[in-house]
Amino acid sequence: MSFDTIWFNARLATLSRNADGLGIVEHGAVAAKDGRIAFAGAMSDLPSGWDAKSRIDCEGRWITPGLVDCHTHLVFGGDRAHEFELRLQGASYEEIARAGGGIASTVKATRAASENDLVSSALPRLDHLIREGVTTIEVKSGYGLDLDSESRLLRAARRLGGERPVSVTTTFLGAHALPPEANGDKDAFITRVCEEMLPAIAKAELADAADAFCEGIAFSSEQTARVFAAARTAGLPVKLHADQLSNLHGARLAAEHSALSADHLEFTDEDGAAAMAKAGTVAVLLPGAFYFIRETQKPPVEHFRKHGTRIALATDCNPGTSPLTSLLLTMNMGATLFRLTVEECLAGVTREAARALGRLDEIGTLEPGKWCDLAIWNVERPAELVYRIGFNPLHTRIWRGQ
Ligand code: DI6
Ligand code: FE
Repeated sequence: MSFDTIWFNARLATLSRNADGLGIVEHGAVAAKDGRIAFAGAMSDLPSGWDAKSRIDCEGRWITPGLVDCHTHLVFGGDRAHEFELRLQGASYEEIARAGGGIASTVKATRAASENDLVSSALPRLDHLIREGVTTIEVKSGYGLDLDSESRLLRAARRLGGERPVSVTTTFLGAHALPPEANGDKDAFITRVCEEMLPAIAKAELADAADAFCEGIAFSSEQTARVFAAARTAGLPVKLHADQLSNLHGARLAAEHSALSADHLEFTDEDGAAAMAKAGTVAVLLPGAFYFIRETQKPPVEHFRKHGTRIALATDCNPGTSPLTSLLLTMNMGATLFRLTVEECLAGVTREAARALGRLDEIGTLEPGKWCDLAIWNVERPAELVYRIGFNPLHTRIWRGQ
């Protein structure tokens, strides 16, 4: 067999679906052909007579699948650092919101930004993720809140994948917050999301999925169900911001609509966890937001384990509640704050994150046929990737075999 590139003399954490735990292979190799994995396994299992244009000695380093950040709001205008300062001086979230701050200030800045502005302000955040081995990101809209601005944001998100060697999937989150011109009428706004924005965005192929924020301060479960129905009509899979600040039974609702994932889930109960497991809906935990808003209610990890709900981890990178651009730190937070194991953390930013995007067939594990997206690490054991805080041991990142 003739490969383009082989990385040999490596230790692999394949995260393969059929393997136990991390799917560890000592004395391993990964080989690429036409951007895809042609071989991943023990060097002793390489097909006889193999050959490669380029041979890279990994000197015993660890190779994992490229990391997948499956929940971000990476593209937005402005920032909220000043609001952070005000909060440290004692202002409440409500006071800031009433003074025109909070999510409304990001919507205003995003609407004022051009597509180029949105791309260039997102790139430094993307570059930070990439430097830590991220090869796929999801980006949500939700700071435009009208058809033009949401479309511009999603076009900017798609363009990121042309500016950098990274795969981008986009999610339409029109039902994120109520824009000022809606004058408090949530039902009327949801009607616009369902009848105007979502069909147009799906038709323009600007989104790969649809999402909503189901919460007292955002939209009810009835309103969320309307968005899900419109997404189904438009042929888009769904995801949900569920049970972040209270239990509106968003996890169950997501499961009932066969959502790819339900995300946050601090207030999810056992019934919700069980329903998700049964539906195959992935639990995407976002410890950065939990940390930043100083939440104390933890997601029900024991219930997820008991019922076999799949767990992913993501940054939730956004200006209001998680200004975080590190998946390595996210893993450390997942372990420290939520008591996830090393295996759960690593699977959570690779295999399970890919599953949460509906892309497990293409990425997320080291298995032949998938895109050859790799992270090669200067570590002695995989636990170091979770254990260290603010240290980046990435040696090389490979996207589609390069
Ligand atoms: N959940 C959150 O915590 C953020 N959005 C969401 O759906 C808040 C976003 C912001 O404050 O800008
Ligand atoms: Fe979010």
